[in-house]
Amino acid sequence: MHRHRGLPLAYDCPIGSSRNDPILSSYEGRIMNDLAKRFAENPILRPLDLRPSVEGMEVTCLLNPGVFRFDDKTWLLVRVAERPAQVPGKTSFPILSPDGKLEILEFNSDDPRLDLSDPRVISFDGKDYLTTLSHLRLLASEDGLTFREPEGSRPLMGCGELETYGIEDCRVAKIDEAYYLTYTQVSSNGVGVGLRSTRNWKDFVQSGMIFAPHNKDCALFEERIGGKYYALHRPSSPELGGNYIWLAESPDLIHWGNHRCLAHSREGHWDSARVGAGAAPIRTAEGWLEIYHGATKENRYCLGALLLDIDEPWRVLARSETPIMEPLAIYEKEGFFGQVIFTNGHLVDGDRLTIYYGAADSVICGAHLSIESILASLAPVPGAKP
Ligand code: MAN
Repeated sequence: MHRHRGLPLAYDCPIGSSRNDPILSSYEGRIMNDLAKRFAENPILRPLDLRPSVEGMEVTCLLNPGVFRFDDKTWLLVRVAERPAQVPGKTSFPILSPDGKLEILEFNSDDPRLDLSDPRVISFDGKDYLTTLSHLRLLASEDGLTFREPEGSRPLMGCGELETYGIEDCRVAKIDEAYYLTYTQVSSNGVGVGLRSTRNWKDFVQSGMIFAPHNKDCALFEERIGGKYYALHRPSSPELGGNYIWLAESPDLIHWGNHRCLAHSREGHWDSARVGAGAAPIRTAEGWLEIYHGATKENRYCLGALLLDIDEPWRVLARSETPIMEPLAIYEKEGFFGQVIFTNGHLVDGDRLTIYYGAADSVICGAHLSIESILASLAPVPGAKP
């Protein structure tokens, strides 16, 4: 299913540009300040690069990988979205039973109770399902560009009654010697945040749901602050409030409290309808740098950054007025769900930030950014301590 919402951007991105300078241009009086140097090889992974998890399914989209280093390699934990090959006149999609069995549901596409206006969601008679079922797949690389599934590696599948519509958008945080996976759990019960952990990427401890519905976009800090664990998360409160980034603290990564709201969506801005944290906050001399996504009500997803106080991370010191990265390349503007750049995984090497991201909810891409340039681009938040 292709969607070409193409905002009439007069400016076209030099894909895989070799220049380091920020792209500065203006469109209808709007200043664009895209700081990302996209990989010339983008997209680095497409749906046809991976085999379906079971025969009879097709890999429809690759999205939003978690990223980590392990065993001297760079690893992606890619979200793989699958569905059965579609036949004319029918709309079919997979779900899991609570004990992990795959079931295919099917509707007649002309049924008046069916609403297919969002390619990600099927609404039938007021009940919502997802058009695809997502699981997580491990891919390894020596050079950060060419990723392969290691022999014998097993996909991470949804499991139990809170993951019957799949698992999505996993962040990976390394704390001490363990890796913590925070990911979106989807089921007819709602959308929440699950936690699994591992030390060797073979044996996993499942810790269940740590943030109840509706919640997603959970990024753990990789260090304790004042002896406590911290997490950014994104509850939704559409009737009063919105889709905002919150901070919580915990003694054990399982029980979370002292919730504080850090960042609202901003009317009239690039992040006017929703905001959500990306991967683990990055320690810098100026504070914790958090790359986050923001979207408009037209669902145009861009990236920006927040700077949080190093000792009191509930204090927001600075924030992006304009996106640091926005859908400009053709593979970001057009796809299963176009106009989307979404990241939840990166690597830091000195000043160099390498982000891996889902483009147009279809393919996996990479880009380099300078941490110093991102910091220099932020606007101080009035009243925040210096
Ligand atoms: C959702 C996210 C992502 C997805 C975007 C854009 O909010 O959870 O899974 O990439 O929408 O569709």
